[in-house]
Amino acid sequence: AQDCQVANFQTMQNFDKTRYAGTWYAVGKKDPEGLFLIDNIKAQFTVEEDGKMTAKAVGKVNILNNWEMCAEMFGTFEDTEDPSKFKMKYWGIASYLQSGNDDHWVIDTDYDNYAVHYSCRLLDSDGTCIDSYSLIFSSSRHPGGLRPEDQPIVTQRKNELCLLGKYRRVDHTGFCPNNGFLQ
Ligand code: AZE
Repeated sequence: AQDCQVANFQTMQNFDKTRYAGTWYAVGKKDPEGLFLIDNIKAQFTVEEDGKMTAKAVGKVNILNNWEMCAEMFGTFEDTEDPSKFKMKYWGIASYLQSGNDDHWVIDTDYDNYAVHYSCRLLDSDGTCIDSYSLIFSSSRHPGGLRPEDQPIVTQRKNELCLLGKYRRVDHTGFCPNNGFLQ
């Protein structure tokens, strides 16, 4: 049987946040419960002078009963003893957006083309996840989608996260404008 215990999920070995820094386009996502980024999801990771990772992200959200807007979000990351596992504090540039604290795990990346992210918000008593979200990122070299050679790797990772079949594609339609929030 498959091991779906979150503590046993394999994450990126020797994760290097400096190599990870830059712009990533979500091409797939598994939603958490409740409100989440719908599409046009783009994230920019930076390593600050103190060595800590920060991020800006945009994505379309639906708030206040069907008002569509582009959410402009900030995230700061606290290191843990595992270099691939972070505690993310996040908030919106506008106060009516969401804020919170999430785990932020880098499951796999080749730093140049693809990345697989995972976050479990709520653990079950048996160690499996009750409420998770996950993003599949493609680099700015391939904003339209993953290279064919990366697809089997990503499918394998989705399976290891016990989330195979639970992802949806993330469209990029230009809904979130290049207004200077992201570089
Ligand atoms: C992430 C990439 C790194 C920076 C951040 C991310 C997460 C953002 C959210 C935003 C939710 C906003 C909502 C607004 C109404 C992981 C994409 C901040 C979870 C629901």
